[in-house]
Amino acid sequence: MLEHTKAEGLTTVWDRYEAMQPQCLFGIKGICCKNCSMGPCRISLTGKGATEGICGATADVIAARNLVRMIATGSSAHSDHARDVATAMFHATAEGESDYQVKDPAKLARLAAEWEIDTAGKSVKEIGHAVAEAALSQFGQQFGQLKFISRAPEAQQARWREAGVIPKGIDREVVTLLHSTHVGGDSDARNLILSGIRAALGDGWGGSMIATELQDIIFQSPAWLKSRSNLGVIDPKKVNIVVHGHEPILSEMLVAASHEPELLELAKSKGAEGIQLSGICCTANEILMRHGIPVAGNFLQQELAISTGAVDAMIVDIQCVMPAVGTIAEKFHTKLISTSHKAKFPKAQHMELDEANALDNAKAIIRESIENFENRDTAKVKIPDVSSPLVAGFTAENIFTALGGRYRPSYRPLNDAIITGRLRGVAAVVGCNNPRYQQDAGHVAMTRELLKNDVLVATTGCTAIADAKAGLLCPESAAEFAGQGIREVCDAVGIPPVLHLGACVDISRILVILGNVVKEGGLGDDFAGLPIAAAAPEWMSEKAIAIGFYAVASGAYTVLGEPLPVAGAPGLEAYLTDGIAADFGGKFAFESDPIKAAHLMIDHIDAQREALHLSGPMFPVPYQGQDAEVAAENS
Ligand code: SF4
Ligand code: MSK
Repeated sequence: MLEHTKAEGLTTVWDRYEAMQPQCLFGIKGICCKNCSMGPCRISLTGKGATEGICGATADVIAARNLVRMIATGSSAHSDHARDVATAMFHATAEGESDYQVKDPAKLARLAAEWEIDTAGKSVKEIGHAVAEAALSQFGQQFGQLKFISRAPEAQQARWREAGVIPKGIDREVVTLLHSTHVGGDSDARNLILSGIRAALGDGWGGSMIATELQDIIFQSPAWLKSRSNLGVIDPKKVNIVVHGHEPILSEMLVAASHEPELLELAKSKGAEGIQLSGICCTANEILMRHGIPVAGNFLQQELAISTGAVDAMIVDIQCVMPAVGTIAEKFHTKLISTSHKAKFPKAQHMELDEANALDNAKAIIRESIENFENRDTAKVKIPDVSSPLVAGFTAENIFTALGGRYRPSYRPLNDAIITGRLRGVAAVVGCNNPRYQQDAGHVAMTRELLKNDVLVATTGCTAIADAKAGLLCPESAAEFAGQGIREVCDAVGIPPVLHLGACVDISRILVILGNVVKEGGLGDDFAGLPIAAAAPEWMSEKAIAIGFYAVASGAYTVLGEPLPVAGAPGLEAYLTDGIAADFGGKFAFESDPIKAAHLMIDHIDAQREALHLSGPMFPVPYQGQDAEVAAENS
């Protein structure tokens, strides 16, 4: 595709990345501040210039302030997404008709019970309304703690209480955090990080978890299903509509509208064989796991999808949409349609989603896309013939049945598999693409290394799409890529060795799963003691930083491919990669080599097993730990 874009004279993210070199070291190391107009200030890289800002802020304080502002933005993105879902559910369950309905009343009932909402004598709609109202109250809550905090093991909650980081309200913590970073505000790097963690926990155990739970309730909970991934899912004979972004409120309706007979007829009347929806980024994951809609690609493929010349419309909502898509769409017949008042794009046609008329809006957008089919220049169409089969749709609830087997729906078999060493541990590998790295290479290499060492992998977001393209989301891939322990588990329950748990907000499903594992017993009473690790090999977004912080604060050893921008702040870097473990159990490591990163994760998992007095892996594994490697080298 890059040869194709080059031949067409198109500029892509990789060209712009090259043109940007060399990048600013002050930015990379986190030591540039422009928080007030006495600055901008930057701390000397050589030690010969300024060692503090004009106000006296040290490198640690400047880097910490910059970092927590990124947490604030990342948490806001996930949480504002959740607010939109809760608002949609609130209106959908009010008096009158709505295009949205409660699709999973059983999950609604469970959540209502958990939140102690009085359901006696109430209809599903009324219960849904009460739950949506309670969810909305979590954003502006001023006292107490977020409801989902109590899903964490008591020992982890105790760590949070001790550190004073339990979030009271989602929005509140973000505002307080931003306040702290104002000139003359918090000048203690660790305290700034603790405020950042409070906002990040408000994302993972607040916004993201609310988004996941309520989307399952109003759009239906995912179930295992098959589909395909990669640019080859774009169909040259059909009207191709690619949805891109994160919030599934519109894309759910686009899926429904794409089945409307009148629109299918219209497509045929224009010479198309039908309507092919596909997705990019997390909007793709949302409609994949609920409807089996194929995935065109992950973050770095958004321009490539358009440059196939066969995309009649790209419909974008918000997050991870490069402004460059308008420019590339203009080179083809592709219509770029923006739909959120929060995100307008150059050269896009704006067709705003109005929840009250969501289905009609979706139909209008699809009609617009179909009308554009006739403008396609077939001479410009170049769709690579590549796509891979996948299985997606795992949740904290259905994994319960999967791993427990049909007759034994419990987490016991999963815990037993870990305790006996059949599974050495579990890793969450998530996150974005980043043009600093060969696309997907970090995700796939790390995941394969973990699998062959009998570490089961859970994934979401763009990593999930990378793994899908590499064929790792098929049950059959266990035979090819996994160690004997994982193969036995996969064969017994028919799951792939890599579990696709959804979009970025669905990392909250992983938190719920880990809570269930601790509750099941035999693996300690705390997240921080579990034989688990997390990684984001190619992360790039501020959301990924928020996720990294709630993962670390939830006890996870978390390896980032790209370091956090703290290299110019030695005290802060030391806290994040070491000292923070004393507060929360988890800590960060930075390693860009995916195999070395996987080995760091396995070393951590092995150390956790030892601390739990568990034996090593049940079956021979190629990587036996750092000590074995060193001994082998010495001999
Ligand atoms: Fe410089 Fe301090 Fe102002 Fe930042 S807040 S720009 S370090 S004077
Ligand atoms: S879409 S945040 S590029 S994972 Fe969730 Fe992918 Fe990262 Fe966006």
